[in-house]
Amino acid sequence: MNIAIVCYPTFGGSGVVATELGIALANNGHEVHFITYKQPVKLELLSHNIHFHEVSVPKYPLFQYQPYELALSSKLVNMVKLHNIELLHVHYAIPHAYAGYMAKKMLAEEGIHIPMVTTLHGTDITLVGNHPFYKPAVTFSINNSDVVTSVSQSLKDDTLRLFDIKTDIHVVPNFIDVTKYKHTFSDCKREMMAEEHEKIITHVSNLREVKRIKDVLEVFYKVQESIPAKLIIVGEGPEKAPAEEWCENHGISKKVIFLGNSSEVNKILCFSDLFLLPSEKESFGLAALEAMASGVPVISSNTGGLPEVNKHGISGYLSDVGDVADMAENALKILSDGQELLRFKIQAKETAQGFETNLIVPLYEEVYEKAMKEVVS
Ligand code: GMT
Repeated sequence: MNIAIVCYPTFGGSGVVATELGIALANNGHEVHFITYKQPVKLELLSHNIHFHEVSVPKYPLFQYQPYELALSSKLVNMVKLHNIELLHVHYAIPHAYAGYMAKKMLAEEGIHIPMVTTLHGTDITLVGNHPFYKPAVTFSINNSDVVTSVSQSLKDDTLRLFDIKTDIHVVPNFIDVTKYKHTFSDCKREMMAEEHEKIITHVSNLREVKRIKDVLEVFYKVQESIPAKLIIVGEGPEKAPAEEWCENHGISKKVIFLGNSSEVNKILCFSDLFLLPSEKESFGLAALEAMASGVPVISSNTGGLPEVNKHGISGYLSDVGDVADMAENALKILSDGQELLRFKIQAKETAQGFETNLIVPLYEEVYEKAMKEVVS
């Protein structure tokens, strides 16, 4: 099949999932066209059946806001015609589903009927999308997609609760190529980050408010009072500067390492003992799944789709949002007992195997078949 994937090209989870999906589809023999404003960060290699088409928005002084949706929908129309693309798969409703719908309509005028699959990722529904300024457009573009998928049951429930949805939503969970997280690296250099006797705790995110970085720091603060430990924070975002200040004020700056964005998260997870994800909202928690695939147990909040990924007492523990005392207690339960840590590491890895790429990508292929039929009928 000849498929266009529209996504955000940055370090956000939806862009990562879209990119990994495109790569997996190309490996399955599909022709995949990424259409976005920059080459996706995880798309390192362009192979013969992976293509990237950049959306440029010409600047004009009249516009206070550059009309990206307009440029994207025009680009979609042009690329569909030029490359005989058969299906649009848009990731993150805003503004991709809206632009995709417009492209569909423009193409239909020319007698080209192309299905659109929309995948809802999380904040497009739970944070941004339900703002009254966007809600009518988001509702419309979901209802006018040929097939809609969501990355967890929890996100499906949220979508049905928050929007007036008249279309089915198929749950297709996020996935992971567990082979990428097998620790065969000779460069799993733990000693670069911590002393032999110190435990390494990791957090990876876009350091936005929704990730509750202060909870990460408070949990770590309590843990390091009981056992020697280091905290590695990976990512860039608005909460980074306040977090650095918090560490300074609490005298733990030397124990907290801010690494910035990284495309080698698997190498960092390779030497991590525990992963923290205390988010306010999390439709799935891809970062938690990546940790688990690396054999790193997860201490997370129990919000949104996290309980569908992190299994309480098996791959880690879940606590109520903001309950840093419980999170720290759970972290210490795992970290202070070598046998317990080993048990959780093994179980985390086993749990991640349920989300293996080969199990999930065929579900998207089924969705594509269904979408093609919708348009033909
Ligand atoms: O807020 C983020 O973490 C980025 C955001 C995105 O769309 O790029 O992540 C959302 O999609 C991810 C991939 O499906 C999910 O794993 C994250 O849980 C979800 N984030 C939230 O719901 C806050």
